Amino acid sequence: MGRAAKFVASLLPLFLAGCATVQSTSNAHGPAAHSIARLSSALTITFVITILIMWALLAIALKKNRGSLKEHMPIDVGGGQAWVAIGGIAIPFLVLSVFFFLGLDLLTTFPIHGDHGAMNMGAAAAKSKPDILIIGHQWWWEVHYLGAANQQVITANEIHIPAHRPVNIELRSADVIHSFWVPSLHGKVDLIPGDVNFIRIEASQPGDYVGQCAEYCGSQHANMHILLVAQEPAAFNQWLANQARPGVEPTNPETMQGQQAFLDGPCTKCHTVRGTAAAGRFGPDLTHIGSRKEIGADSFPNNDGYLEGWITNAQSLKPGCKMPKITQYNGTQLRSLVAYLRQLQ
Ligand code: HEC
Ligand SMILES: [Cu+2]
Repeated sequence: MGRAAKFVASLLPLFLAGCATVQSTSNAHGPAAHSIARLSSALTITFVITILIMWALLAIALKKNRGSLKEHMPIDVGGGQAWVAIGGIAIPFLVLSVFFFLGLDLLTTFPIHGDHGAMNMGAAAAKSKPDILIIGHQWWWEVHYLGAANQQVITANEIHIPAHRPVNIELRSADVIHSFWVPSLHGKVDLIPGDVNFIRIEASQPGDYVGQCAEYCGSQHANMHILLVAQEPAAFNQWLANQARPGVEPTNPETMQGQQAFLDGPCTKCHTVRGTAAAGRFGPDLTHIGSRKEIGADSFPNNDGYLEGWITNAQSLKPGCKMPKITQYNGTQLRSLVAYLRQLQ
C-alpha cells in the first residue's frame, strides 16, 4: 500500500508538468483560446452527468430482491412522468443550449473571407482581409506579411504579431496537409494543398508563444515548430519595418568573405537574401536570419555552433529534412559564412 501510494505520488509531477508549459490549451492568452477553454470546462458538466447515469444504472443492477422482469415492466409510471420531463427534456435542453452558445461564441473567432465563394458576406469580408499568409512546407513555415503594398516582407518560422489586436491569417500548403496550432492562442486549423483556410488570432499580452504543426506530415513533423512573438504594436511596427529592408551589407573583411562564400555556394539555389543575387525559393528566406531566435523551424538555437553544424550537416540535426549536407567549405570559409548570416539582422 505504502509503495503503491508512493508510486502514484511520483507520477503526480508528470501531470502537473503538463500544465506548466507554455504550449498548452489550458494556458489561454487570447480571446479565441479563452472561448475554447470555456467550452472545454463546460464540457465537464457531461462528466458529472455520466457519473450520475452510471450511478443510477449500478443502483438498479445491484438492487436486492429483484423479481421477474415482468414485474418491472413500466405499466404505470405515475410520478415518473415528471422525471421524464425534467431528465429527458429540460436538462438536456439546458445543457445543449449552453454548448450551442459557447460553440457560436467560438465560431466568431474565425474570420470570414471575401475570396471564399459561398462564405462571401460583403462588408464583413472586407474587414477580414488577411494580414499574414502562412505557407506550410515539409518541415518549416513560410510567412508573408500582406499589410502595406510594395512592402515585401517574407520570413520564416518566427511569426511576429502585434499584441492586443486580432490578426487574420491565411493558411496554404506547398506540399502535404499541415496544421497550424499555437495552443495558448487558438485551436488547430489545417493547411491543405490546393485550398485556403483562415484563422484569426489575438494575443492579450506580448510574449513568446510556442506552437507546433499538428497534422502528421512526414519524418520531421515533430520538428516543425512555431515561435509566435507577440509585441507591443510600436515594437511590432519597428520589427516589420526592419524586416522590409534588404539584407544588411557586410562591412568587415570576415563577413565580406562570408557573403562571397554564400553567393558562390549552393545556398542561392534554395534561399533568398533580398538585396543580393540569392533568390532561391525552395527553403526559408534568410534576409533577416540573424534576427531569428532559432533555426530549423525553431528546433535549435541560432548560434555559431548550431549554424556551423546545420550548414555542414543539417541531416544530422534534422534527419530527412530538405536541406542537403554541404561539405565544400573549409573551416575559415564556414566561420565567415556563419558570421555573415548572423549579421543579417
Ligand atoms: C537544396 C536546397 C538547399 C540548399 C542548397 C541549402 N539549403 Fe538551407 N535550407 C533548405 C531547406 C529546405 C531548409 C528548411 C529545413 C527545415 O527546417 O526543415 C533550410 C534551412 C536553412 C536554415 C535555417 C532557416 C530557418 O529559419 O530555420 C539556414 C540558416 C540555412 N538553410 C542556410 C543555408 C546555407 C548557408 C546554405 C549554403 C551553404 C544552404 N542553406 C543551402 C534548403 C537548402
Ligand atoms: Cu506536420
